[in-house]
Amino acid sequence: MIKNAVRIKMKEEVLRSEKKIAAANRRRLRRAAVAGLNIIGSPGAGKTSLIEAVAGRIGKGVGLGVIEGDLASDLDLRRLNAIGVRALQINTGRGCHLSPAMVASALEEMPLEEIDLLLIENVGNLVCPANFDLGEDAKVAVCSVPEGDDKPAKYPLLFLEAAVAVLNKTDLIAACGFSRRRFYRELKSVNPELPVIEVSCRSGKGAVSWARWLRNRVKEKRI
Ligand SMILES: Nc1nc2c(ncn2[C@@H]2O[C@H](COP(=O)(O)OP(=O)(O)OP(=O)(O)O)[C@@H](O)[C@H]2O)c(=O)[nH]1
Ligand SMILES: [Mg+2]
Repeated sequence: MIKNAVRIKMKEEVLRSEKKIAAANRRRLRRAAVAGLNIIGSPGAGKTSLIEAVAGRIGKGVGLGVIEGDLASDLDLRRLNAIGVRALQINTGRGCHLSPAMVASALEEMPLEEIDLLLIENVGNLVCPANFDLGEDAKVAVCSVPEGDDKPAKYPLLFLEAAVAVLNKTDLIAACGFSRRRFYRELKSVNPELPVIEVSCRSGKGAVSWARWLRNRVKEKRI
């Protein structure tokens, strides 16, 4: 019993300290007028592809920076560097999500004065990242057609926490037998206010709307 009580107390302390670090990250981004977005979705949903899609469309006036979160490897970092995007890689080892402290140390390295939009690609996972505030302005829920049309019903937390949902790989709707009607019905029952942007990174369809949504976040931050 005592051991359990100690463990609970330690967990509470860790959570309190993470909240403080997240708040410090948020203050830091506010001071630098950087819009920070936490991009969350399953492995392979297309998070990096959505960043690639935006890189060429966001416009010259918007400085883009990326924090890449993966258990291992710098594969996503290399993809972004190859198209000239300023990015930093965090490897979490066994960690299933980025922590506020990891983001804080990446912010130390980022030239925030040159950045207007910071995209944080969280570790591929539809569950844990939704539970953690990193100090971002908003969470982006990424889901993709091959994952199925039932994701909002089965993983509601992310869709409750997010400011926008991006439905990627719409080029595969027919091939996957994905029901838009079911997807939207279930999404509405979880979070009726959540806007959805449909994108196909493969064809480019919807990428302009996705870039526009991000540009508006940057504008809001500058006000
Ligand atoms: N058909 C199709 N394939 C896509 C689309 N977007 C991404 N892909 C493919 O999906 C795979 C995964 O894309 P990524 O962008 O690496 O996905 P991710 O979410 O960043 O993956 P992790 O970082 O591993 O979690 C790649 O092979 C992409 O080429 C799309 O719109 N349509
Ligand atoms: Mg990725």
